[in-house]
Amino acid sequence: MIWDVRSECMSADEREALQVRRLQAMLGRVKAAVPCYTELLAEVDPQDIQSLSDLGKLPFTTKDDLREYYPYGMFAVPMEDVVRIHSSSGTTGKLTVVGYTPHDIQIWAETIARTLCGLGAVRGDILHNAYGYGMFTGGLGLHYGGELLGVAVLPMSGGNTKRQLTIMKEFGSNLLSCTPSYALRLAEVAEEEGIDIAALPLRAGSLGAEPWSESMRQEIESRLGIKAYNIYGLSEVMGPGVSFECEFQEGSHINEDHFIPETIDPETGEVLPDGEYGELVFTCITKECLPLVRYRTRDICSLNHQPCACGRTTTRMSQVAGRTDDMLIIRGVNVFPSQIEQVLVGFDELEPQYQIVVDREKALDELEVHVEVSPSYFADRVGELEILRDRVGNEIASVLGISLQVHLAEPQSLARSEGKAQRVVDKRDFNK
Ligand code: DLL
Repeated sequence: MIWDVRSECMSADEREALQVRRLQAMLGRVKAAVPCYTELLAEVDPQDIQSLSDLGKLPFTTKDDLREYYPYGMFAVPMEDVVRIHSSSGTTGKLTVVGYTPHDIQIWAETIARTLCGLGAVRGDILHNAYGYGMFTGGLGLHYGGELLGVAVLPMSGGNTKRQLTIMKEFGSNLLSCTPSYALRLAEVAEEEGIDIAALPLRAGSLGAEPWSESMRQEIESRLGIKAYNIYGLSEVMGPGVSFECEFQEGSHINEDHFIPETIDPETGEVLPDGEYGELVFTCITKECLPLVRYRTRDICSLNHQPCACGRTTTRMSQVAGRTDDMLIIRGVNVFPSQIEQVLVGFDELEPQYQIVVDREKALDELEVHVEVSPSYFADRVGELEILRDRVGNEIASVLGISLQVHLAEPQSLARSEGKAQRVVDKRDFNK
């Protein structure tokens, strides 16, 4: 099902003409209204942008620009026109503050309606929305889009997992939205409580806000008895719904009539061809409050401009493989947490609950992977844990090319999250 055939299935030429028109108008607006862009675009005449291949003439915007103009200095409209403010915390430094006009909220709801349509949501469905409500964009983002589509939204927010399960069971929730790690937490608590979650009416999940692998998807699908669809987004560009998966699940469709995507080499800034992994960059061409020019997301993925079997012609992005600032450099070797997750999820004896700890003993970086053993294996095969630990360690070492320590943890012993999981703890002091 497609929510907005007109916008989602345009020919490439028609879409490019629309994007260029919107981009020119947006550049004129931000140049006049946003001091940061008055400076950055001083040499640019919006009319110089005649096709998408001219995008390279435009400067990048980074998170540092948002920080420098904290909190509202990048807004392109006066506060009288702003009806919502969200923020995201990130790992370091100040909050990132984002704002919305009524029109921005409308567009956002539409992109979420497209997202939910992509996973087959229809009127009459009941959406159990367990993304956090508050400054995080997940809760309210899904909420407004769900209402626009006409599904009944349960504004659950995160936390109180047992109560979530009771409501899910008694209210007949058939769609779920939450982080992939929280979906697994729901499955886990259901098992503890003797609830057969796979037997509930739940049929599909809109999962995102953190990286997740194909094997994690399979785990979620089999434990919850649902189809799990990716939803991607970031506060700076809008929130959830920048892209979403359709029934074919071969990449996430980018809502390109609002956000122009590019992938670049994070070192040189050079634009990369389809299929090559690089840093994802977005230009927001319809937003009124916070329209960003070539915003560097730090997310690493590849793009695919081929039309999809579902009928949508929008460019698709691969699953996010990591972030440019997520990459750990351990003894000089680049390590992405997703590489470690990929190995762990391949072991039936393990639970997808893990934490990566990096520390520096004397001059040498130490990598530790803490992972939980599944309850059944732990009960039956306690004597074989050392063998399992060595197998896991050897397999990760062969993927990464560096040595590490694996710690097998008892079931239920690692901290759980209700929102985004904290997978990496880097204890190194780089100032020493
Ligand atoms: O996480 C928005 C969101 C809410 C997306 C609910 C999907 C569902 P932020 O808190 O600003 O916004 O965090 C944005 O989270 O740059 C990615 O690194 C990561 N991220 C978001 N979605 C995905 C995904 C929301 N599907 C940052 N896969 C982004 C991988 C994701 N990473």
